[in-house]
Amino acid sequence: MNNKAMLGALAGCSLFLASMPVLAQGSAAAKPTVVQVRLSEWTMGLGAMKVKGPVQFEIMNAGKYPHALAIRGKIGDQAFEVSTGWLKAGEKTTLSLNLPGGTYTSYCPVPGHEEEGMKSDLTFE
Ligand SMILES: [Cu+2]
Repeated sequence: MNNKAMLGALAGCSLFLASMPVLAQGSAAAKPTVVQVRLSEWTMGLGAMKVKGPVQFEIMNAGKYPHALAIRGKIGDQAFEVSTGWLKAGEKTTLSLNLPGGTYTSYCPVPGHEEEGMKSDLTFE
């Protein structure tokens, strides 16, 4: 990914912890794995999945209500959470990140949606 694309990806997201080292920094490192995410009522459209970082999520709201992709977990003792902004129906955005091996939770941060089932495991190898 070039730097311009990286800036675009970051601009589309509200990062709760922007300084986390987990965010892919657009270096000349490994090419990201592209993962398509189609959010809708009431699924993350991901299933429980295993990925190899760095990952670029290409996210679309394929539902009727606002949705977003958020990922939370722990790296060592440090809890983190990262989220895209809320997407209206039909809107798209991207989120790039790389995480140490482990299992994290992807979910929709719009109130009530996680409880409706918009939650799944996301494992980084
Ligand atoms: Cu949602």
